[in-house]
Amino acid sequence: MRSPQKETDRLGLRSRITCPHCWQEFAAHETHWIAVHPDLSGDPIAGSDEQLRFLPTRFNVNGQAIDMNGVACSELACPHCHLVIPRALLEMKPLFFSILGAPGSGKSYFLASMIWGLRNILRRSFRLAFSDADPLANQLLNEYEEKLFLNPDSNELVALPKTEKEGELYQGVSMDQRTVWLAKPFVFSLQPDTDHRLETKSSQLSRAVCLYDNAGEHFLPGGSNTNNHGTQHLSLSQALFFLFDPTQHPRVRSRCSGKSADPQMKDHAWTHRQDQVLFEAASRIRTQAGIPQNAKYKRPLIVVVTKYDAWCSLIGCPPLNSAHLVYESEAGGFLLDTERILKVSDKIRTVLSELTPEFISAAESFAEDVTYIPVSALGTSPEIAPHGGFLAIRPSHIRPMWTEIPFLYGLHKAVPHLIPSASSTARRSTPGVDQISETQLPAGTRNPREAGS
Ligand SMILES: Nc1nc2c(ncn2[C@@H]2O[C@H](COP(=O)(O)OP(=O)(O)OP(=O)(O)O)[C@@H](O)[C@H]2O)c(=O)[nH]1
Ligand SMILES: [Mg+2]
Ligand SMILES: [Zn+2]
Repeated sequence: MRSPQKETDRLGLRSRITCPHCWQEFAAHETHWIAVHPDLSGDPIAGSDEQLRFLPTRFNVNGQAIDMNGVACSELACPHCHLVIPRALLEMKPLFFSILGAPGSGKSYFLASMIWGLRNILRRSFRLAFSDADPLANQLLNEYEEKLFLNPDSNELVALPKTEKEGELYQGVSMDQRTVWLAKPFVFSLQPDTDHRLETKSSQLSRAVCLYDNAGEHFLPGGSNTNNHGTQHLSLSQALFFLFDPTQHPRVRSRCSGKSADPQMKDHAWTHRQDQVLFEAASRIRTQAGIPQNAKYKRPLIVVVTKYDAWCSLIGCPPLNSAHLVYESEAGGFLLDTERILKVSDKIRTVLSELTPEFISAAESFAEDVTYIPVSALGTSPEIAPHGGFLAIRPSHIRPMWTEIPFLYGLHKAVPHLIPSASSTARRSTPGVDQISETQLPAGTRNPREAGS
């Protein structure tokens, strides 16, 4: 029989772990285990339907804790919130990326489309193995992907549900004699594959990537309270992905009038003040991370400008093809064209500065490093379902555009060497958003810095 500390050392586990549910840090030897014996059901924190969590004193030869009734266990839990900790978090450094944005800005569709694209591009191009660290925990996201990308009835209308506050993507636990709601993480393991050029550095480069799909209401002013800790990942995040939805902005709608049939462009469709959502997030991050009011946020703020298919007429609808940004170098190996991403960002910023200046100023007054990346999770407009009147899409029509790019760019910034970059100047460029000339931009959206140059 070994002690928990000896087990930690023997298995080479990380000495400190951050819980992806309650974000508290704890030592590996404090990790709780989840009892298996049926008589040990009911946990004072995780809930009466859950098996008991316990700090083990006995392990079998395979390193599994033995519960009080003598059964070997396999699942681990946080000593604070008692929720399940995927093993990847004991072995790899965590990488938190926060996705935030107003209700209806496209977070759930973007997340599903991004993960679907990443499963392919990370392995195929960057030789990185990217897989579900805990398939059970990622089940809902897997269902989203299946609905959109593996649907046998690909001509039937489908829709992802609106993310509800305290719904399926949240878990309630009893802490300090009250129910506290925590966001469910989606956890992926990301590690160099055997044919990666830095495979020998795998232990330094591997990451347990934690992502969250919050209800947009949680980001509205007043949307978080002492019983809801759903957005605390913001302050731990290595990069923020703020989803800005131009279709919710009255000026964009009016400029695209007659050029987009998207139902979301209609005047009566809902809108939220997205600059206010960003201010609210900024204020929470400053408070939680102890950043003074006059200091800027230092980590990347990636403004993911969603639903490109609906507003692309503003810039003449050049195609967004990931192959324009991810390409094979002459020396072998794939590179991300970060120079081109920054040029695209400049163009999008120019357009948004004219139409949505309050948002640009909110973003740039908060963060030092802001990049604007257009994406479309669907590549086409949803339609109004004849029964129910909600927005839905036919899977066979879905053509995602650049949904993997914000993550690749965030990863490039957060973990040096994982996603190598290059500039496009060395190669023949294909036409893209960065090559739209100032004169092609709609009048009034030209960048005074560049005009006439
Ligand atoms: N035109 C277009 N519409 C999109 C796209 N992605 C999502 N939508 C539509 O945007 C609406 C909202 O998308 P969601 O992903 O549910 O938005 P959300 O941010 O998760 O919203 P909450 O869960 O309420 O916070 C849906 O009706 C989608 O049909 C896109 O790429 N293009
Ligand atoms: Mg949602
Ligand atoms: Zn916890």
